[in-house]
Formats: sequence, structure tokens, C-alpha cells
Amino acid sequence: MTSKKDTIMIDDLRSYIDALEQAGELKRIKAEVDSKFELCHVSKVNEEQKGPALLYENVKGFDIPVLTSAFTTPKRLAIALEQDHNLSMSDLSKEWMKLTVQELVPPVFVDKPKVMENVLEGDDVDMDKIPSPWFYPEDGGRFFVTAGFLVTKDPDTGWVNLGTYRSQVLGNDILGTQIIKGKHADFHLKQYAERGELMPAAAVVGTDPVLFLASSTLVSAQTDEYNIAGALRQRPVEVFKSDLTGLTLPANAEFICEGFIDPNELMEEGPFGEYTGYYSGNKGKDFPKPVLRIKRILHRNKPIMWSTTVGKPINDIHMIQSLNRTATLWHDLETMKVPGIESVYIPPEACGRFWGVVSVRQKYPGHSNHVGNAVIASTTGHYGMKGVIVVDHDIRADDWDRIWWALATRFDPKRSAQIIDRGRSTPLDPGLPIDARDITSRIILDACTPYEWANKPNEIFMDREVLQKVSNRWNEYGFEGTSPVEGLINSLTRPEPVKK
Ligand SMILES: Cc1cc2nc3c(=O)[nH]c(=O)nc-3n(C[C@H](O)[C@H](O)[C@H](O)COP(=O)(O)O)c2cc1C
Ligand SMILES: [Mn+2]
Repeated sequence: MTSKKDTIMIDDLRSYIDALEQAGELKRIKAEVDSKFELCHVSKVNEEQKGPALLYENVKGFDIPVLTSAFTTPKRLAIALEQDHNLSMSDLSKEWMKLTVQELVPPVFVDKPKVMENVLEGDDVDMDKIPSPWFYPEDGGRFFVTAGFLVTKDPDTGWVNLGTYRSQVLGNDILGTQIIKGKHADFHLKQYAERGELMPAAAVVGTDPVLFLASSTLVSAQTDEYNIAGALRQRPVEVFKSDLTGLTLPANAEFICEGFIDPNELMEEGPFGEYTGYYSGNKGKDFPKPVLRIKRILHRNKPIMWSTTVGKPINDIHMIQSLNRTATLWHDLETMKVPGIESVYIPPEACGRFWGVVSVRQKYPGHSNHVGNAVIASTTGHYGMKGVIVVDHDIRADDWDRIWWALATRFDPKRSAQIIDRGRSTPLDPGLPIDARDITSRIILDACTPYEWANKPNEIFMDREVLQKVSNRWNEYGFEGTSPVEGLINSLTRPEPVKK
């Protein structure tokens, strides 16, 4: 078991790669690999096998290595967050929630940012020199930002926002950026449009992984994601103030493309194989995107490119969404004062957003129903979630074997399922018709034994004393290793009756 104190201190992409390598979670690929399709296809097949993170050291036509599959197992997310490597996804989300509801930690400004080691301007601004992968055959081209973020600033209040919006290379010095309506950079863009000004913006790739994780989390407006990343690390992120755009930028990034977005300029971008496993519905002229015109590229010496494959689950984006949406849903339920919440989980298999599971210790009739309805009314759960499963406290929200058992044995479809109409949806949900994706229905599956039943089914348990003896004698029976019973005795034996 790896405890927190054994982990490497991470403050950039390189130290994260070192930490992965130390934990045996990184494979270096020496063979020449084409960044068009081949790199993505190798990574995707490796991800399906639950393989390690991959560092492609010999990318055809480039001398810049590319990292993929950084987060595709819970262990690698735990390494990124400097947490115990054995934590489950749901437990990691709980740690995330605890850290981000504490005091936020603002960044610290440094004099000599490493990302300024190389400053490319004029004709040297050439996105074709960077190995931005081309992922799937029907994608519109190469995508520079998949594991990164756009930095923008509120011109009125100075709030600095980091948002992960994928960005396609549309020319030597042009990035098309998919900022979906209502995202924070969209707020900023509208403010610059009203002022009749260009919006300073920077596309950043290859940072401390917590910055990428924070930039793709639903954080409140007017909250700098730097402060969230600082809270997750319990120490400040190193930043600098750009003399070109005035933006606060991460000092240790591998690449930063700085420039300006004209609020009135849109270009065709995409299509892109999305995290749903489908291409997005509307494309081309029906869905043009804002463009970042790059004035300069900053990069570290010997820079490293970082990408995520996207496409069908499970890859980085599903793990990220599972992690941060579980954390925010859990927090939502706590702030709504729903009692008895034992664990929460939004599985990556369900694209990290469409289904959620909550385990509850019931305290009153209708409690489990309260939980299901609270989930879909919450800030996290109201947006795009289609189904909620509620289980009793003896089942962990991320224990699929037992969730199936609850659906088999504590559930009656007529009594336990409810369909709710007209919830907020996402334009990327392929389960809805392409032209009618604003609204979805939802289902709540209450897989709990009703609290009010006087005559509850009699569950099978083991004898406590005999089980303790079995645990003590585990190796005597000829089994190797520590007894699997330790720590499980309470859940395998009949709970003490609650004293009235
Ligand atoms: C890998 C990845 C790719 C994403 N791509 C997009 C995207 O192209 N457009 C978008 O609006 N949101 C995208 N998201 C979701 C946003 O990052 C998320 O909604 C985040 O909260 C946006 O930042 P903001 O809240 O500061 O606007 C992506 C998330 C991840 C993890
Ligand atoms: Mn934000």
C-alpha cells in the first residue's frame, strides 16, 4: 500500500510523468508512430485493456513526445491528486469534495516562468510544428487542446477563468475553440463583444494535472480555477502575468498559445469524435466556433505534448467527469441537507454524467425517494443526467455486483421506478433526436427495501465468532496472503439491532 507521504510532489506535467513511472504506470513507446490515427488507435486499444499511460517518444515527423491515457485508471487519478493509490473513484471524489470546500489557495507569481524558455513570434508561430493528434477518421483535423484549457479574464472584475474546451488547428496561427453556450469563456466573450474589444485568450497544454482537472470542473463563476487547483494541492500554483495579453498563466506549462479572439469571428470547426462515442449532431456551417488568432507560442525546452483520445468510454474524459461530477453531486446533496448519504458515484462507463448511484442510510419513510429526487434537482444532477439508482447503506455506490443484487431483490418496477419529464439535457446526447436535444426525461430506480415495511425480508448473514476464527486461521487453510475477511466482518454478520 502506498501512503500519501510516499508520492512525488507534482507541480508540472514532467513531475507527474515521473510519478507515473515510479508507480509502474507509464510505458514509453520507442517505435515510430504516426500522430494521424495510429497514435490514437494504439492508445484506445491500450485503454480498452486497462493498460498504462503511454509516452510516445518517436512521433513521425516531430521531435516532441506525446503523452496519452494519463487518467484511464483510478490509480493514475490518485497519483495525479497525490492521494492514496488504492482509493476507489468514489472515495477519491470524496477527498476532492473535502479539499475544495475548504479554503481556496490563490496562486503565487514567479519571475522566471519556465514556459518562457522559448518565445516564438511572427513566422515562427506555426502550429504544424507541434504533434497535435488527428484522432478518428471522420474528425475534421488535428486537435491541439484535448488535455488543456483556455485562459480568459472577466474585463470588469478581473476573474481569471480556466476552461477545458477542445481546440482544433485551423491554420498555422489559428485555433478553433468549442466554447459551448453558457460556459465561462462564453460569458467573457459576450462582455468583450459589448465593449467592442478583442478578447485576450491563451490555449494551454501540458500542465500540472490538477490544473487540467480543475479547468474541466463545474466551478462557480467568479471563482478562479487556479484557486481550486491550489486547494486540491494544498499549496499555491506558480503563475506569471503575460506582458502580451495581461493574462495570468501557468509558469510551468509545456505550451501556451497566446492571442486574441474576435467576438464577431466564427469559423467551421470539427467534427470531433465526442465522449459519448458519437460525433456531435450539428456540424460545419450549422455549428461554427470562435477562433483564437495566435500572436505567440511559448514553450519549455524539450516540450512534451499531452492529449486525450476521447471517443467511446472509458478514457480520460470519462474518468475526469466521473471524478469531478461525483464530487460536486455529493457536495450538492450535502448542501441540500439530504441526510444519510453514505456514498455517491457517477460511473465513467455511463460517460461520467448520464447515470448516478447514491447509497443512503434510510431514516424515514420515503427517504430513498427523497434522495433520487434531490439528485435530479441538484446543480450537478439536473444537467444531462438520465437515471438515478438509490441503494441502501450496506451497498457502496460503486459496487456494481451488489447494485445488480439490489435491483434483483429489493426492487419492484411498478413501485420502485418513476419517470420524470422535461429535464435539462445536453446537445451531445445521441439518445435524443438531433434536432430535439434540449430536454430529456429521467428515471429514478429506488433499489432500497422500503423503510416503512414492518415485515422486512430476512437477509442471510454469517456467524460472527466463526468468521473471526476463519479470518485468524486463513493461512492455516493453505490460502496465501492476508485474510480477505479482515475489515469485512461487520458487513458479513448481522448488524446489532438499533436500540429504541
Ligand atoms: C477532455 C475534456 C474535453 C472537454 N471539451 C469541451 C468542449 O469542447 N467544449 C465545452 O464547452 N466543454 C468541454 N468540456 C467540459 C468543460 O471543460 C467543463 O464544462 C468546464 O466546467 C468548463 O469550464 P468553465 O466552467 O470555466 O466554463 C470538456 C471536458 C473535458 C474533461
Ligand atoms: Mn470556470
